[in-house]
Parts: sequence; C-alpha cells; structure tokens
Amino acid sequence: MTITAAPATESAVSFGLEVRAGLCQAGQKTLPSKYLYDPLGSALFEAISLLPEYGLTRAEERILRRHAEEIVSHVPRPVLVSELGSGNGRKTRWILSALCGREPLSYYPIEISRAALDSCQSELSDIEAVSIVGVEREYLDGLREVAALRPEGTHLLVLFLGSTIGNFDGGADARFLRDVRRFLLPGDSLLLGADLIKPLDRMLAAYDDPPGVTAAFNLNLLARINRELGGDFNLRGFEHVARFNEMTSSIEMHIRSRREQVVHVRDSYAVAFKEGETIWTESCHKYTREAIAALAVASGFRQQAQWMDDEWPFAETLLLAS
Ligand code: AVJ
Repeated sequence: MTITAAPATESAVSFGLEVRAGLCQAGQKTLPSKYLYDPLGSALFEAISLLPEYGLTRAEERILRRHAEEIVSHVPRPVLVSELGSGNGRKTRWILSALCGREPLSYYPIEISRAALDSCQSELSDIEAVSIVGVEREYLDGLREVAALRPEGTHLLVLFLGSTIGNFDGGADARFLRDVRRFLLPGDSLLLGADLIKPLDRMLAAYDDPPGVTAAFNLNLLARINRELGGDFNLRGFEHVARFNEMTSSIEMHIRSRREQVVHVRDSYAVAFKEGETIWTESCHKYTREAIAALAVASGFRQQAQWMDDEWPFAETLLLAS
C-alpha cells in the first residue's frame, strides 16, 4: 500500500496559521474541528464512541453491518471506493467485505490524521482482495487525486460516514457536497451518514458525558496547541461546554475561559480572554430526513435508498450523482 503523504511542514504551517486566525479574530474565537484528531484526540474520539451516552457510532455500525449487502446491491460495478475521513475504518469493513466478491477492490481512505490512516490500514488489512491506499490530504484535495486515477468505465463510491457532514455548519454542508459532486460522474454514488434530531436531553448527554471524555477530547485541542505551537494554555483555566443551538439545529462545542487571562503562542502573539468567553471548536448539525433529501437535491444528487437504526435516530443515505 502506498501513502500519498502531505509534506509534514505544509500541514504544520496550516495548523499554525489557522489557529492564529481563529484566536485573533474580532468577536467569537474559533478553532477548526478537524484539528481535534491528533493521535491523542483520535484515541479520545474512539473512547467517546464507546460511551453509553454517545450512540451515534454504534448506530451507524449496526446499519452498515445489517444492510451492507443491500447497500452495495445499488452500486454500479466495477467500482472504486474512497472515503472522506475514514477514522479507524471499523465501520467500513462491512461495505468493503460486501463489495469484494472475486474481483479485487481498491480502497482510498482520505484523512489529514496520519494516526487515523495508520489504524485504518491495520484494522482492514485482513480483508483479502482489497488494496488500501491511504491518502493524507484534505478531503477535496484527496478526492481530486482519487478521481483522477480512476480507470475508464469504473464508478466511484464515496463514503462520507459518521455524520462528519454535520461539522459543516451554516449551509457549508450543501456547498461541500456540491464540491464533492464536481469530482463525480453520473452513475457514481455517495453513501452519507447523518445523525438525526432527537430529544434535547439525549443530544446534550452525548456531547457532555459524566466521566468527561468529551471534555478531554475538546480540551486536548488546547493541549495540542501547547505541544505543537509552543502555546502556554493552562488547561485548568478552561472548561468544556456543549449547547444546542435551536436556530441552526446544531450541538455546539465550546471551550470557556473560567477567568480573565492572557495566553501566548510562542513569542509571536498573545490572546486575551474575558471571564466566560468561549472558543467555538465544533458544530454537529442534527438533521431531519426532509433536510437530508433537500441537501441531496441541492447538491446534484438523487436519493437512491435510505436505512435507519431503530435504537438511535441516524440515517444512512445512498445518493446517486445525477
Ligand atoms: C466524528 C464529527 C461525527 O460530531 O458527533 C463527538 C465528533 N464531537 N463528540 C460528532 C464529536 C464530540 C463527531 N463526529
């Protein structure tokens, strides 16, 4: 298996630049959620997926395990599989196993987290007849590369699981899917996992668990800035906050400053916090089935089929590029 790796310096530079931009802007401070997944953050997310309160990952795993055969029966062959944000690859196993009958299959997971790519490759290495080619890139850059190397006559199946789509807030989800659609041809498909809206107490508990795993996952972003960018955040001066924004139908994760304080990143800049001021670190949009259907149409897809879990409202939708 080959790895298309981003030059290490390039990704370190964009992390530094995006952190600076997000912390120094006027108004609401922000940090991009994609940076939550360093090796420790990826391990903490795996722990989150085991929490009784966080049913999302298990719900999707049940759907894919139960319906993999039916899902792939809708996918035109021959097919090349790519995945936007594979994580540890555990959910993908069911799709890949269902797809690889006798003909060999190529699978291109796209991840900016090298740690996730490594665990994905070892998780899935036992599936014979699948060759895994990790692509260490931002989603759209990676998809452009994968689309360029598809053999003529081969269809693309793009997996976008785990409700990562929900991290694109404020209409960015439709824009992102339209960008994905541009790399596809009619007959290609997109399997989209989206978490559905559910009672408020259940949604809040999923993002603010009693043992504090999600809090550690969130605060690790500050620890990462300390480790990689020479920041001096005192993590005890900050706390995890999860709230539901009714207007946008999103859980928002923030990191709140417990007091007035000043933080430095290297010697190059200082960031002042007021007591109670927050850094917005993630949005997790919660969909209705109607919203998913509208999103599909708005971004150039046709809804082919949909599967749901009966314990935890979650929808897996197969979209066909129209
Ligand atoms: C991996 C993006 C789907 O939005 O639920 C879990 C990340 N954040 N707990 C989500 C997450 C806090 C997760 N996704």
